[in-house]
Amino acid sequence: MVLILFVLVGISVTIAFSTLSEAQKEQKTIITHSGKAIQTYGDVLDPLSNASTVEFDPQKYLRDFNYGHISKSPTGQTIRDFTIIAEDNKTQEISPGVFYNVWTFNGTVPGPTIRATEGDLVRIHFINNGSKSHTMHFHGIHKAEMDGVFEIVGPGGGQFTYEFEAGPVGVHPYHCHVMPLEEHISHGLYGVFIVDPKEGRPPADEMVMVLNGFDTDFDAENNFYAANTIPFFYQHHPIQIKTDELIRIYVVNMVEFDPINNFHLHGNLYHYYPTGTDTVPSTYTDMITLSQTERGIMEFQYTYPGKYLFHAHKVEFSEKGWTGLFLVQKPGDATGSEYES
Ligand SMILES: [Cu+2]
Repeated sequence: MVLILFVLVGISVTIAFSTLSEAQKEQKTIITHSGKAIQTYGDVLDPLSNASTVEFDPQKYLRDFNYGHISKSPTGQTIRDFTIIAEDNKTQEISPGVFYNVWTFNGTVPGPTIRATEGDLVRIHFINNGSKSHTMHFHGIHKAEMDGVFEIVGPGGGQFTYEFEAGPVGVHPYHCHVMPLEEHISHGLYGVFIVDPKEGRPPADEMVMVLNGFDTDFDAENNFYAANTIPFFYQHHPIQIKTDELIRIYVVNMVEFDPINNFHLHGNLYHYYPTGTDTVPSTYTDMITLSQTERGIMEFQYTYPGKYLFHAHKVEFSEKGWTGLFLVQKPGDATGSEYES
């Protein structure tokens, strides 16, 4: 009787395990962030069960500027207060079916675009809710103790207030400066800091493009590239602009692991202001090359309506996601949803 029981248990275990291994070879269906179903026989990275996922909309990020909470000092100086919270436990679907542990400032990669006018007092109330030490290091002019390098902010609620006068005029990156730096930056702890001239710039349709990449298999090489985090996003959701309207792009290269990145525009050329610090453009071109944290301001306008590509002319990057489209329309022409491709 006992022997029969053993045999029966043995047979059922064998059946169960063979069914399990068969199941692992089965084609799987994944619903992507865009709602499409894709099928794969490959491994599927399971999002960390205890981590919240990041919802990031590159279309919203593109023209979203955070001017802070504004007040005036007794001397009349404009004060801008920002609260920035670092976290390192969130997961984001970087590409359909590829989940990656992003480290975030205020919940997104890149963090918010912080904007001030030259001479404003900028106060950043920084809270580190992560599990590792983090800081905020702003490129620009400030006191040594406001540089976010030696004043390490501990995990689990550590706080620091960065205070400095906005300057110089231009477009600057901010990023975490805790070692290993490559790891803290490549996971997503960066954003853009714009300092406007007191007299302002000519009116324009303004946007921010952070050129970034993600090493999702941890071999110190990027698997995906993008303008604003999601590969191919602006190819599927073209950026709508108008003919004869001045377009101003604040572009910042934050790609780790690769020494250079670049930006090529189709059917047009742009005036380029390196770092945005000068009022006179250095060049009129359709192609710039940027090393890490190199940045600048591009200005152009389209005469002819239609669809125009912009992309890395480093073909490997564009084939892995760093490519997009401008949909140029005459003013007054019906503008459809930016989500139609
Ligand atoms: Cu960090």
